[in-house]
Amino acid sequence: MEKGGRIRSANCTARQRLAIIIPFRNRHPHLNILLRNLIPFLRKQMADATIFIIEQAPPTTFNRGALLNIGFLEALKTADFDCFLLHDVDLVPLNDRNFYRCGDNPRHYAAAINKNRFRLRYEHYVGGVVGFSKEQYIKVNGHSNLYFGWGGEDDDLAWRILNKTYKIDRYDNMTSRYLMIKHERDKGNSKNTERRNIMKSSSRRQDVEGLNSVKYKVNSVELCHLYTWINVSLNMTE
Ligand code: UDH
Ligand code: NGS
Repeated sequence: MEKGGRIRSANCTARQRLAIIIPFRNRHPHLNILLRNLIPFLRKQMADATIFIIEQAPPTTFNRGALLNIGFLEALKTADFDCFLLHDVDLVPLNDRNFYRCGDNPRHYAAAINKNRFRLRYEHYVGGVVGFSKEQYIKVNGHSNLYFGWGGEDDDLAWRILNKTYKIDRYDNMTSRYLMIKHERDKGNSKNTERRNIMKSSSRRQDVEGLNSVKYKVNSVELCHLYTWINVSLNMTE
């Protein structure tokens, strides 16, 4: 691997350059397991991929949507990526044919998770692992930044995708299988009791609140062997 966590084949130039964006806080054992699986997986797919860990500094409540927006913006400061895989740290892909590339629509990769008995949780579920081309993520204006704590930000994203007349692409149920590493709810990420209320205004604010309004401070950027590690503080009120 190249410094900063880039994987690429020595004898094949990939058509797309991928950024894998992992929202993170205090899940080191999960990260180790994911990387041990994800790196060989990306190699088999002959991907040109760079892994970014976006770590949220305390004391703010965890905000997965904002971290994914930040990951997108910070990755683009380092290279002109074509395709963004927004990837939870606790989801291990089980099928090497689950091809990490972008197409005409955003793609929901984690459609069949063991926790949900390998079934799609509901039609508009886009949680866990989702992929966008650069143009697609800009057009939907990324995630909302308003969801602090667990839940809702992924459903809000589904509406953003559909509002912009994209479809949600998925591979078949055997291909899109993931193992979710078992865990308890994290401190600093309790259920967001306001999530359903926030969602009511989802469509109205789509174009003014999201990727184009996220406020944060980069505390550090480290180019490590397996990944680029970016520690950030959110500058938005909960
Ligand atoms: N994440 C962190 N640290 C945190 C919170 C979230 O890294 O403190 C990231 C991580 O990438 C994780 C993702 O955000 O995979 C999604 O958060 P989550 O794993 O907490 O969400 P999930 O729906 O689990 O997977 C909810 C808690 C279920 C508790 C079940 C108790 N039996
Ligand atoms: C929905 C949540 C989503 C969540 C999904 C899957 O109810 O954020 O469950 O949950 N939406 C709301 O709360 C509005 S899981 O299977 O991980 O427990 O991702």
